[in-house]
Amino acid sequence: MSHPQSTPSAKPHLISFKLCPFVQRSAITLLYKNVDFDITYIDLADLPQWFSDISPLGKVPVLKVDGTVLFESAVINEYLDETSGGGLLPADPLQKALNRAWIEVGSEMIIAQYRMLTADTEQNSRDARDALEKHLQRIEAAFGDGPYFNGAQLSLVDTAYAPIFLRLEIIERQHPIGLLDNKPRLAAWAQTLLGLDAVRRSVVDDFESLFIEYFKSHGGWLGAQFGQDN
Ligand SMILES: N[C@@H](CCC(=O)N[C@@H](CS)C(=O)NCC(=O)O)C(=O)O
Repeated sequence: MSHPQSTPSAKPHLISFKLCPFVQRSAITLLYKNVDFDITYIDLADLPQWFSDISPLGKVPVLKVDGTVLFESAVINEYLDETSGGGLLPADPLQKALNRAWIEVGSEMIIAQYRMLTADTEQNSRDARDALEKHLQRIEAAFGDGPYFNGAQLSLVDTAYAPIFLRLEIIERQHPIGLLDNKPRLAAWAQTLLGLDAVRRSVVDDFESLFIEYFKSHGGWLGAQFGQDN
C-alpha cells in the first residue's frame, strides 16, 4: 500500500452540511489560517452515494486532501493547523492535552445543544438546557482573563466553541433561555469570537434563517417557540 505525502499539494476540499457546527469548526480554522479550500455542501437527510462511499462514519466534516479522506473535526483541525504553520495549540504537552480535553467538552456541548433544540417536550428541552448550563458554568470557572481561551492568542479551543456561541446567540433572539446570564467571562468570550472575520465567514449568508427554519420544522419544543415572543 502506498502512503500519500503528508504535505498537501492540492487545495483541501471540505465536505459540509450548512448547519453542522462540527464542520463550522473546520471552516473557521481554514479561514483563520487563510488556507485556500474548496467546499461542497451535502444534505444529511439525503446522503449522496459518493459521500457514503468515502465517509467512514457517514458524518461531516470530511476533508479530502490529495485523495486522502480525513474525518473528525478535532483531527482535521489539528492537521490544518500543523500544515499551516502551527500555533493553534500550546507547545507545552500538559496545556496541549488540556486544550484537547476542553475541545472534547465542546463536542459534548454541541450534542447537548442539539438535544435541547430537538427535545419533544418543554420538560425534556429544559433538562437539556440545564445540562448545557452545567457545562457552561464549569467553563466560566476555568476561563482565564481572555480574550481567548488561552489568553492573548486564539487556539483550536476557540474555533471549537465559536459554533456553540453563534447558535446560542440566535436562540436567545428567538426564545430567550439565558444560558450566558451571570457568566461574564463567557459572554465576553462569545462576543470576541463572534466578532472575528473567520467566524462570520464560516457559515453561509442565510445561515440564521436556515437554522431557524430547520429547528422550527424539526418537531422539537424549543424550535416551535422560535419567534413566538417577538
Ligand atoms: N465527532 C464528529 C461529529 C460529527 C457529526 O456528528 N456531524 C453530524 C452533522 S453536525 C453528522 O454528520 N451527522 C450524520 C449522522 O450522524 O448520520 C466530529 O467532530 O467531526
